[in-house]
Amino acid sequence: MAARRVRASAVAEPRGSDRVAMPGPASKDELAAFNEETMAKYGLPEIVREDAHVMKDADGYYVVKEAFQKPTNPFERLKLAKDPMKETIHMAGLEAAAAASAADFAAWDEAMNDPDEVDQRYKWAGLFHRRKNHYGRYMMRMKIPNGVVSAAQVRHLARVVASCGEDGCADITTRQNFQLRGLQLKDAPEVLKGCADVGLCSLQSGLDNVRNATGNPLAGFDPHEIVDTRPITRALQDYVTGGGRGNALIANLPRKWNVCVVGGPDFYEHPDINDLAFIPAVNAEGVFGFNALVGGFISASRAAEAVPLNAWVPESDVVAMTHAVLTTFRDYGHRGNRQKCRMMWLVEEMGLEKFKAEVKSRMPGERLADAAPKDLIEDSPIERRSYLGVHQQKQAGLKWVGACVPGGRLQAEDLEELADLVETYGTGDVRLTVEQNFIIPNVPEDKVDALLEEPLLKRYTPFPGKVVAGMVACTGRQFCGFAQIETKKEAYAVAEHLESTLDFPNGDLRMIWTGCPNSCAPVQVADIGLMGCQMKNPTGEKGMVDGVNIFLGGTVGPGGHLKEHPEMEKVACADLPRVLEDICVERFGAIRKATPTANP
Ligand code: SRM
Ligand code: SF4
Repeated sequence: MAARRVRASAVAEPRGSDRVAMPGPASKDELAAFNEETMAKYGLPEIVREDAHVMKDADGYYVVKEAFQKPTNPFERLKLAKDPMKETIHMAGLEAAAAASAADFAAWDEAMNDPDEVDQRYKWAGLFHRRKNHYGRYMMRMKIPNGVVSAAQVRHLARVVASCGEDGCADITTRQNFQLRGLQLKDAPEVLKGCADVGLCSLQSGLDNVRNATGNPLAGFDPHEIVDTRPITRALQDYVTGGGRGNALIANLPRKWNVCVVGGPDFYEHPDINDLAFIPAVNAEGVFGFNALVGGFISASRAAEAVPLNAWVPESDVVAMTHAVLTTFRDYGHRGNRQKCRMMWLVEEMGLEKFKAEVKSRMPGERLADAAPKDLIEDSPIERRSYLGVHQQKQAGLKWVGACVPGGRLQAEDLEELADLVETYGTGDVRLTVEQNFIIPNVPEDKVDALLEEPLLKRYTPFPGKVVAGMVACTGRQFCGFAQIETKKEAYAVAEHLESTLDFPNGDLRMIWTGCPNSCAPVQVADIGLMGCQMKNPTGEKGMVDGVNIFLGGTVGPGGHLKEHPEMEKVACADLPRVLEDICVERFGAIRKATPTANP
């Protein structure tokens, strides 16, 4: 199959003048009824607590009560000044901004003089202005539950990226998701409508909102599958985004919030670092369901592993429990110091027992069982597997092919080719993974060889070297305003260097790069984690240089543990090839090659 050029038509054709301008209610009068639909759909009880820190307004949106408005932080203040979901997204604020900024974004921005609006509130629609490093362009963060994306959706995203010209590209993220880059605000309403037309959604994916629900990337074809996580993560997405139209019940949380559903024995979903994680477990009566972990998170000031809540729910109550936990967090979570607003701080302050009692009181019929004594993960006989390469599915005669995308960066042509490949060789869907790779499932055995010959799989090989295979890198300096260093390119160069000088008889090395202490690529779970910093030039010359703090020996999978603190601090990036070679030899059993090989 020849490489494709992508048609640059950005968005699907509008389907008529009566379409709602943005996903959401057509008028202010409909706001409350619209939000009640979501509750009715999942049988969620109305929860009103006199002592809650927030109250519901007439339209069903939540505002912080006056008594709890201090201490506060800038993000709470911007939400109080103007509710992002209700007033900016649902009340046509984004369309107005798109129209007003169309002629000259910089002039409009200057006249607005309101970075809260230009940079922050649109994040409730998944739009992040990259003011510092990509001025005038927005990154759009999707929500792709379980990382399952269809060929039609990938093709649509390819066209959006192509429409951004030189500024456009896409990233597979560390939450099994896509982010697109290079969007202009003027095009955003049409892009969002086009996404909705192909069943894609970017709502409530930034700032104080629920992030993409992760699940087993091998769901449905994993020979060791415990439960198919796809319908569960889809239901979570449906609830979280109010059916792709926005959910007012949870649009004003104290902080970001992560959820995952574990479906297999490998913990590909990283339950340890989610605010709520569902772990498959069968109760004493033999009913299948999930034990819950709560409070996992990583931040610049702290990394905390999720802890057992001693609670079990049947599969049918996963959404209800998510709602119960989220509304507890919404009602009582801290809204002061941003470094202390994640849910774990609330869990610790309340204590697990009280937190659990509050969650239980919010469940339908106030039912919440204690944890099932044994989760199904413990029964699994296997070691954590690499999903890269070609593997036998549970369905006879079918294989999955896991391809490595170092750093997750894809161009429009890549996406278009990917869509073609899954239609030609598979069943039209792609899987994304938290290591920023993709998987093509359901390939008949007799088509595997031809698939492996395709140009896309030459660029993103299923058979990478042992360091590139485990490489993950956050966005870094190219686009992210927080970044201290360049990540993706640097990571790839270092990985190639290590592969050219060392052999790795003990298997793949998980090397994770994060551009700043936020740890969007979780260095705390890496064999070798590199966290960007600025440091004095070790040569003694004046000025600062790029450096890293090095974390060693984090583990993933059942029984895995975070490494919260670095073992080496302030190592100059220029010294990394030498320093990492030594670490690989001394700590990970690597062997120096007699003659370094050329870079692969
Ligand atoms: Fe993240 C903020 C990128 C996963 C912890 N993260 C950001 C921002 C939005 C900052 C900004 O405005 O520039 C970054 C956008 C850069 C850009 O242009 O792409 C950003 N985070 C990412 C992504 C794209 C990294 C990647 O290269 O894959 C990941 C998107 C996931 C998604 O699809 O939703 C991403 N971020 C994570 C994770 C990993 C996870 O969720 O499994 C974490 C650690 C886990 C956690 O949240 O507990 C993470 N990001 C943060 C934090 C620190 C949170 C905290 O509690 O302090 C920030 C800063 C903040 O929220 O204040 C942050
Ligand atoms: Fe940006 Fe820091 Fe997150 Fe990397 S870790 S994407 S540099 S916020």
